[in-house]
Amino acid sequence: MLDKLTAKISDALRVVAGKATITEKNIDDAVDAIKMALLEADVNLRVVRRFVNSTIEEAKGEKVLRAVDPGQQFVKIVHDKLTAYLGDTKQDLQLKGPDTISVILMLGLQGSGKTTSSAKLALRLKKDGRKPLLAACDLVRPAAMEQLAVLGNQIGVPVYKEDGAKDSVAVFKDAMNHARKNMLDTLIVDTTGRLQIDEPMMAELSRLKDAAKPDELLLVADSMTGQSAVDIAKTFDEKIGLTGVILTKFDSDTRGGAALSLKTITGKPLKFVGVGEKPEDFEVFHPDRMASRILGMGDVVSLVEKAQEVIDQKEAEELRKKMEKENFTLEDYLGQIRSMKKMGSLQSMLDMIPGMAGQVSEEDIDKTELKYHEAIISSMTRKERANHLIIGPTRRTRIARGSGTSVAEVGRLLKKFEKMRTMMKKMSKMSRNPAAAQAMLGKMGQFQGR
Ligand SMILES: Nc1nc2c(ncn2[C@@H]2O[C@H](COP(=O)(O)OP(=O)(O)OP(=O)(O)O)[C@@H](O)[C@H]2O)c(=O)[nH]1
Ligand SMILES: [Mg+2]
Repeated sequence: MLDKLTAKISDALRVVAGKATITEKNIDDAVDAIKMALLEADVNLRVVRRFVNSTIEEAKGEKVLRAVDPGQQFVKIVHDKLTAYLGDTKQDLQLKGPDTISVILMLGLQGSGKTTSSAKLALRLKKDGRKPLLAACDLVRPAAMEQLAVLGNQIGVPVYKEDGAKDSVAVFKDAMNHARKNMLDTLIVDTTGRLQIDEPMMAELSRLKDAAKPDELLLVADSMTGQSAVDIAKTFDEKIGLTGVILTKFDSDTRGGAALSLKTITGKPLKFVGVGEKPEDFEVFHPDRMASRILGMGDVVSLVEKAQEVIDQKEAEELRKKMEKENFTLEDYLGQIRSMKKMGSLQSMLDMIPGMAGQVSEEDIDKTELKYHEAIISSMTRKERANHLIIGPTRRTRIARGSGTSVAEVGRLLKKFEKMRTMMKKMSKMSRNPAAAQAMLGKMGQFQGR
């Protein structure tokens, strides 16, 4: 996710972040490097120009050059600017209370991810305590209704469809009645997409909009298409009117041009991003956290939140403390392997860890190894899991036999675990202090002689 952009920008910042004093030339160089990174990321030219001018002006002010820690000040300016372009603050859905039915219309071109995102949004709202109903109003593609029905079944959300129906407005009205009768409070309407924006499509959507009087009109756009996603949003907004955007396939978008230009060019907020094919692979969009990720500072808050959905809150807090104090045991590790399986795509999580974005990819993580680890730890006694230091040669042989692995494999796990504990300690400290993470990046840069 945004790997290329993150790599380039953190490189540019590394030069200034670790410095005790910085010059105007340092600032020019860093801004220049960031400018190149943004252009390569397919960020709209207007946005890039504004970014360059305002950053230079602010960074060359007294506040930065004379600051005790000018590098840090500069990083903060860049962080704040990126946050602003990404939309400033998180934009919640504007839905009515549970006594009236709220309607969300999902719009977008063919294959942009409307149907998948409808299901993802339904799951999200269900987790938030609402009672969603998915309405299949894409009547053009025969398989569309079935696809929605399968997804609804998978996430445990009801789907309203009428086989053979011809008029999406009629289906919508029936779906509304169905929601009313069944005490459901949020209607998510999946609509037809076409390859291009054309008159018949817009006419149908307008009719649907007039009938539905939706609370939210969300455009679903493929982030991989960069500026064209922004153009599409602009057109849809002019013709139909939008309340927000969902950018899909963010997991495969290494550049981020669409996300960074959208708000400035269209004035419409980015509300959610799709980060994978599974219904859970969906995130509320937080501009400030995304800015931190782009700067290579990670997004520990989202990571912890995601973990909290599967681990309970107390457990998550305990885990954090354990990581910090190096009290993290093999038992905890086993628990993590198991909850990781429930958390959805591993890549989207890796990118949230400070300093990890773009450094480690899902392929680098050996899933068979995790399976081995699970088997090995499962063959240990409780005492061994609580304190791995007691595991000597005899115990290793027993564990290897019990787990169907070898003594060497047990040894490798223990060595890896030891390393992991050290790294976790460092990371959990950094995560509480983004400035420290950035300073560490700076130091790494000096150390590597950059
Ligand atoms: N990797 C990834 N794939 C996605 C994401 N969102 C959707 N997809 C995939 O994109 C493809 C198209 O998704 P759909 O939800 O069917 O798109 P649609 O807009 O409903 O398409 P039409 O109904 O044909 O207009 C599917 O294979 C999805 O699995 C995402 O966030 N990440
Ligand atoms: Mg569809």
